[in-house]
Amino acid sequence: MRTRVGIIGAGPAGLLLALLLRRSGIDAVVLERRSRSHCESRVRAGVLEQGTADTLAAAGAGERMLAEGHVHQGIELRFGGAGHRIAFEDLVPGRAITVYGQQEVVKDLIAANLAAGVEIRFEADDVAVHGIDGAPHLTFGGERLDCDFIAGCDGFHGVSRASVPPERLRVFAKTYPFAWLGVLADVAPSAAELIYAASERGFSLHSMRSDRVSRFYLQVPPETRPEDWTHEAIWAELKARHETVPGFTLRTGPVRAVDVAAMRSFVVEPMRFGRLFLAGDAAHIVPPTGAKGLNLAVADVRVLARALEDHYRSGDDAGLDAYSAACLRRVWRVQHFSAWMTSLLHAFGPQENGEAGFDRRLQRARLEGVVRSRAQATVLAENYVGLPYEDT
Ligand code: RFL
Ligand code: PHB
Repeated sequence: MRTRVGIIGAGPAGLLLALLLRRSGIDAVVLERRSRSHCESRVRAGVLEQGTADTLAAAGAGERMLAEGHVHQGIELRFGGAGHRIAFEDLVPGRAITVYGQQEVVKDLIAANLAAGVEIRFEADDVAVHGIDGAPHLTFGGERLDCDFIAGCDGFHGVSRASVPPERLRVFAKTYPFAWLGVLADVAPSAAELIYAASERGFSLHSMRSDRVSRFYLQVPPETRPEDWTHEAIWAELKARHETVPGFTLRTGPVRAVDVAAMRSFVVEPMRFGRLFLAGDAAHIVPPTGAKGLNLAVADVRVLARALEDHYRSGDDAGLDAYSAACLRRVWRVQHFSAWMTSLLHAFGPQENGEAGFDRRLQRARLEGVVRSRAQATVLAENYVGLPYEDT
């Protein structure tokens, strides 16, 4: 087989890249290790930046998102017995977030790609990367795909980054002393907007997928397994961390799924190696507190699609040459925001005297600053709804 761009991974990054290239008349083939139904049912992110929603709509994959997604004009920060709304309509007018599950985005992107004639090979075994400095090609399940470029969109545990000789890349990483227990429940949301709750017991997040489905997260010790928590214990802890303001009651209901997500920050530099380009989680991971992972994947892919269009339309490789630096500027700003949100909201230690107690009080002072200073609230809002793209 031969194509122009061989894409590894049918997550948001790989699927959006394939679709954007197709819209520009550039052939691509997507190789995905898992089955279609597996890709369409993985419960992960839920918050789309304004630019992500606009990009999906412009690519022709936004119809259901626009009909079924919920546009939110704010989020709540809850701490010290009170809730504080960060009002996007006031602080960043015209920009908002759309709450729409990542698995719905993936379903819509798969459907749009197939309708446009893009070939997606699901259950492609043993995908391997070859010839990144000369004649790039991918092998899988006894077949061979020759291409001009390879896009490594295969997530954090994929093969593309792993196929680069270690001396050609630099890794920057940080782990956190906690994980997130994720809970999907068949119960109506208890509030209209997301609630980021910082309490002495640890961080907790109230999010949602629809009028009937809620999504929650609890800060837990890093070695936690989903089976460590009974459903009763989950509800008791969610109530303890959220029912901290007068009049708020958390609705409970059947738990559909429980998962544990590690918290890490990770960046590889550069993001290009010869004819191999990394995009999305293959190149960087952010802790989920800022809701940025999927959105950052979309931002990378916009840059890569445009650079490839320039290459094929006019032979201009300036975009390809600038890809890594252009992406990394945004990556590091988003890394900063995600690490900042994480350190702002999680419990790192007890409220005792001495250095740990001092740090906890500084953390409270930072929270107070964010909700009492319009300038600081605006910084949070600008980052949360998404930084402007450099290409617009
Ligand atoms: P993905 O989605 O991991 O897709 C990679 C695809 O590559 C396939 N693959 C391979 N295919 C062929 N051969 C191989 N050897 C392969 N190895 C892997 C995989 O099967 C998969 O289909 O990466 P991509 O496209 O870069 O997208 C990144 C996002 O998925 C990720 O950043 C977000 O889910 C992160 N994230 C969030 N991001 C947000 O923007 N907003 C959020 O609210 C948000 N919440 C979250 C999150 C991630 C979470 N977890 C589970 C880590 C909440 C959680 C709990
Ligand atoms: C989610 O709904 O899954 C979600 C929302 C906000 C975050 C992380 C995850 O910061």
